[in-house]
Amino acid sequence: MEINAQLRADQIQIEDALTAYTKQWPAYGALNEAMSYSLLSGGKRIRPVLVLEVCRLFGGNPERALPLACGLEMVHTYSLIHDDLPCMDDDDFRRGKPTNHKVFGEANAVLAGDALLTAAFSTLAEADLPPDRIQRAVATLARAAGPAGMVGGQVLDLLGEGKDLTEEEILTIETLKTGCMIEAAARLGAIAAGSSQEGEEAAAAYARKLGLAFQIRDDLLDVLGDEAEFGKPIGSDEANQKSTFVARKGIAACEAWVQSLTQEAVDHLAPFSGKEFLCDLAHVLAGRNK
Ligand code: GRG
Repeated sequence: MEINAQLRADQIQIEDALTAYTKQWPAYGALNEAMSYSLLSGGKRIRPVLVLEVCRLFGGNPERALPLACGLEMVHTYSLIHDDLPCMDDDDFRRGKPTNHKVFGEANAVLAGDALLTAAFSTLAEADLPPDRIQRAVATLARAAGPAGMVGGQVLDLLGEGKDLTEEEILTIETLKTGCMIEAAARLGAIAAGSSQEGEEAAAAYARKLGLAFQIRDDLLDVLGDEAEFGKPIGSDEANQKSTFVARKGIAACEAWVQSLTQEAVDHLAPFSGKEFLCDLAHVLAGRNK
């Protein structure tokens, strides 16, 4: 199957599973509606796709990795809802639609994020996988999302606003804020499949390069993108006085860097057969426009 058909099939499988989870959640006030609004609002599903496809690479059944993929996407969705709040980036649009707090109010947006984060871990804990794999998956996701990962990166990101950060500081923020969750996605796929430790580490190394390329592409789109396609205002990094690699190194150098990181990502998968989808995905993401 060519990459687009496989990607579409994965996205549909993820969309259906996420929809089924929302139907299990109670409807107290606007909570379910606010959670579902952001969870089912047209994200690219890159992280859960990685979970399923790394699981497939290591001979696992992607169906059994679905709860891990969906749990990880719930954490990602909570982070976007909270990132958009007035006390953080104060954004009005996400994926071309009004942000969660604009539709449901701040209290509901905070609670929808809290509830998605919590539901993520019950979703992982209830996966139909051997207990040792569930335990490793929970620990992996918690580590990536918590103080040593995404939340830590968000704190540094907010602290860095208005400051002239060094390239090393920018790298730390981008690795923690974005990279850790992408690496976790690859690890969850490997864990679901019961891969060897070497396999998991190779997938993680692929994802670290892919994650950095993904973030730099995001920074490039913030300068070069089409607002309607990107789904949020162009120029927000500059407006929020954020230091980015694009501001520091320039557009051409960053475009070349995305290409070389993508090649390095693909190189980490060299020992494995059945790697074509993940290699193609890295190249598709390097040229993405949204
Ligand atoms: C609030 C704890 C907390 C963390 C927020 C993820 C994050 C941390 C902030 C998002 C800000 C941002 C634009 C980061 C750059 C890269 C990135 C993570 C983009 C969003 O991910 P995509 O492109 O989004 O996969 P979709 O909409 O496709 O799900």
